[in-house]
Amino acid sequence: MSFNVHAVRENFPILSMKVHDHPLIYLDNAATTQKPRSVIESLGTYYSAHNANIHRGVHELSQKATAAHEEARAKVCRFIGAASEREIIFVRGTTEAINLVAQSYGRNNIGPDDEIIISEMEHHSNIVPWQILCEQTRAHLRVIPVTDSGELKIDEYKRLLGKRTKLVAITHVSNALGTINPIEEIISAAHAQGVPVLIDGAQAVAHLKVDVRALDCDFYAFSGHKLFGPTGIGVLYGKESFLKQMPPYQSGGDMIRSVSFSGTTYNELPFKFEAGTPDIAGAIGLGAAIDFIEGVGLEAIGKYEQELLNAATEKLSRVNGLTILGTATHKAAVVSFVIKGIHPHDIGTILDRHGIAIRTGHHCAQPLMERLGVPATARASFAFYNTAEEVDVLVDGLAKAQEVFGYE
Ligand code: C6P
Repeated sequence: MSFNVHAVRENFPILSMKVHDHPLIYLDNAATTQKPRSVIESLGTYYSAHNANIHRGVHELSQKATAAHEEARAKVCRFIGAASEREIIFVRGTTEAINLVAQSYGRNNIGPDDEIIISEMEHHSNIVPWQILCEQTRAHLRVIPVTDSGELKIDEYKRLLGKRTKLVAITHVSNALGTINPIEEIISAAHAQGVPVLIDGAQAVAHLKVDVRALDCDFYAFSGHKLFGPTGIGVLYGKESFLKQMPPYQSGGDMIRSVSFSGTTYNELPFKFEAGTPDIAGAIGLGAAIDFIEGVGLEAIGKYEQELLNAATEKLSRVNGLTILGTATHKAAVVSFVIKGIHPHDIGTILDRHGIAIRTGHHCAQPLMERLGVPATARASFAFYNTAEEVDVLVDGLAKAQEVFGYE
């Protein structure tokens, strides 16, 4: 492989640790990614040299903290190709971003008998906020089915799109299967009917180049912690034309222009949606993560991860009794599987004894599990610091699990 993975790994202190006396093999990147030293240090530098509240103080530290926070917003804006920093709202993560759109845009634009289209492969964070909105507004959810290989049935989607459709909310990449959805086609079909589209980008931004203007999506949500940044920070991108019309989601300090008992006026974008003291260090850490990713290059990352995916798919397919769930043509480096006669939780526990971290369970996608006819899967999800050797250790670990369960 041309990509210098060993040089990349040097930047991640946690990757040299041992777990149960084995070198850590971290294959749970869809849950959260590890952090490079530059991100970890950016948090320390902020707290030891710049810590102050932002947008409030005239003093030096507050000015510095405000500048660093807003610089991080500018990096996010550039990273996803947004037209303006006014379109970048800092939130806690993907979940909060989707709830914001549901409660602010949804409550004001969706009513009785309107329809919201989601899909069968959504994460609970892109299902439950819409279910709650439907309860509040008496609107209805419509669900795009998936094929056995884990792809969206696009013809069905186009049939569901209709006069009553008020919003489409779809994941860019499936966390449970790795499927990369054809969101360009999904967005243009919705726009042809005048319907806005929200994309859940939680599993995409760390692996694919995302350009929100080229995609022409109306909202795009993601989490910093899946992008090698800190937990507690995420982003809602929204087209300014939508955000301007939307009422605040939460209220309090910083989101106001003036407050009096006769009435309150709201701050300009993006601050209208950022009530209270934000996660200042988190935003700065996310900016550092973006610097790091851009230094490596998303094109190189994407290419390398596809090589890892191909190697993992081929080697895992040869394991006796193993079935891969999710065999879409376009996939990110996520391999979900089941092994005959061994519960995924047992696979996860045995692998852990060998230092290998994977996720097992329903991956917060219970309707998808139901569709696939399994209660749970084992999921190995890769990042650009994983290696081909780690794939081999995973395969050996599965053989050991099979020995424990009496496989020949
Ligand atoms: N998926 C996984 O192991 P938060 O928790 O807000 O950062 O992200 C929620 C979320 C939303 N959409 C998708 C597609 C996701 O994958 C996730 C998080 C993790 O698959 C934790 S359940």
